[in-house]
Amino acid sequence: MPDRAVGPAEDAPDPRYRPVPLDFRRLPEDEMRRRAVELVTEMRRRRSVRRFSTEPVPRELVETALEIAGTAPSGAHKQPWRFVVVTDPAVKARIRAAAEEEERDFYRSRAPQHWLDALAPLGTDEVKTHLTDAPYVIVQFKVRHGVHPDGTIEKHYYATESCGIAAGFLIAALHRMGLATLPHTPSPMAFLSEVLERPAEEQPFLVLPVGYPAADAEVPDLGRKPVDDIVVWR
Ligand code: IYR
Repeated sequence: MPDRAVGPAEDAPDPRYRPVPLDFRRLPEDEMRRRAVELVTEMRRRRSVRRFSTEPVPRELVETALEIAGTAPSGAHKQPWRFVVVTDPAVKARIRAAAEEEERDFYRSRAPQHWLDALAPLGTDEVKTHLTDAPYVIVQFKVRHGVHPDGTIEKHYYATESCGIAAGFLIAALHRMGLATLPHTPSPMAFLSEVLERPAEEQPFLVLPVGYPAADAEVPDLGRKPVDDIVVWR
């Protein structure tokens, strides 16, 4: 007897599927084009910023951006992410000290030459001023599995991919609001769990300082691949 025999009969709908009508707003085509051009023009201006101003940023902007990140699709809709927003200068200082220690080791000994060569055009080094200057340092954790109040575990699916999509939503939302970010992945990142006192099932995924760029911020003179080089139509 297969396990499923205790479930609903083959032809009965599964009662756990409870659909509602889709709230889809069909737009006139000229409005679709206008929005497309507006967004691509804005997204072309996005740059990863390594030098931040300490100027405060309204908290509600960050709250809204995180709500937008939380609208990302995820495997089996498990929403396998946690965002820790660090504003306490003492906590930011601890994160910076720990990250710089790892990065020093990376740049001085761990990084293979090909990696250092790949980073050379970006002008990166082990000094991570963004971790103390930016008014918010969002640390995104990937939640490997859920834990119910009774201690039982709920499986998550495609947690890494889901977190990547949510991070993309977050970065795009903050940029659209007029804020700068830097996706930063100190390696290894385990110290973040300790400093931020997160449980074992939450794995550090991304560090994202958020704020205004420093008045004299510079970025490397990089271009992007032309769309024809990244897309195949067939
Ligand atoms: N984690 C280091 C090195 C680094 C790695 C990659 I891949 C980058 O795109 C940029 C930096 C650092 O943060 O400096």
